[in-house]
Amino acid sequence: MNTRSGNIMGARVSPYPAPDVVRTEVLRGLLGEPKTLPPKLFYDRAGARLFEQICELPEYYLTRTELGILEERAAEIASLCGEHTALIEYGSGAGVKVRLLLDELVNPAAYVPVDISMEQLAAVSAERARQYPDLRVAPVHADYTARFALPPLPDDARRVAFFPGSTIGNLHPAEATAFLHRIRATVGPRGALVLGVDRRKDPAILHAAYNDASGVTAAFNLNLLTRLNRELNATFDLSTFRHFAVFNDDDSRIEMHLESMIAQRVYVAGTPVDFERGETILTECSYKYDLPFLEAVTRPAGFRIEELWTDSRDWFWVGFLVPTNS
Ligand code: AVJ
Repeated sequence: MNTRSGNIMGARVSPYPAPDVVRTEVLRGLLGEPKTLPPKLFYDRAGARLFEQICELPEYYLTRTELGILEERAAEIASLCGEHTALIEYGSGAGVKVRLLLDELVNPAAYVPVDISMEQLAAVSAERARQYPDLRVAPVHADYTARFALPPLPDDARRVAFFPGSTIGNLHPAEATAFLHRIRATVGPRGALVLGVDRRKDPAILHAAYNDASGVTAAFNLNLLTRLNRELNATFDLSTFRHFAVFNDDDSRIEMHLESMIAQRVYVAGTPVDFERGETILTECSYKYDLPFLEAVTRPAGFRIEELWTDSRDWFWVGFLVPTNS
């Protein structure tokens, strides 16, 4: 691969979503107790579009709030990164956030968007390459929660990971630590991490953000079943499932569920899956952090928090983290 055309390199492709991997993960989740599905499966073509709509919802404060912090702090972040940074974005999506950093970085060495959605990755890479003609854009098509290979980067470039959007919130604390530990290995001892984190707040605000009045989040959640029907020959009748989200205070997380409103048997890739009436599939956890929680997750991963910026309402954090002992 790596055929260069202009400043954009051919995408490095890790084989995801490989159908057998999806089938294995889905069946493991649906045959477990409680039933779960991996949130990364939300982002097929339709799901990625629905997520973009979620980001526009009046109740969904996360994206706007983080953007506000980045707008205010981009110059400061860029100066902490220093010159000749290779910026690796975990989950580039349809993202515009990274532009705020790219606009401020001095002589960046490369931009490496990593994303699971090939369509979005290709579009975003082409757009960035056009917007920043001097920037080397080296996309990686991968599930970044698994190991993936980085494109070759200049040895002297400082590797800075950018993991915005509070996507870290999708990982259980131990998984989050393990994941951050891998980022720590990827960026190396001189590296850094720019991390977006949603903060604990009034549960009513969280509830509204994940049970929006116009039903976009419900459509986003239910789209998982449409995807399983299409890709795994599943037999979900969407009219018998409903979306709800609830804040689990003990675990400090929003949980998204799909509830079966009737007792029923569904087939998924030929395997029967039985539901009781009222039984749910837990499709996503979105952890909400306070400072002790954030330190408990990041410190064992080998990071210390150098800076933490927030917004006027104290709803969201953008952090600058560096390897411990650096
Ligand atoms: C992309 C994981 C940050 O947890 O808020 C939005 C996904 N789920 N609405 C989040 C999501 C429901 C989102 N993250």
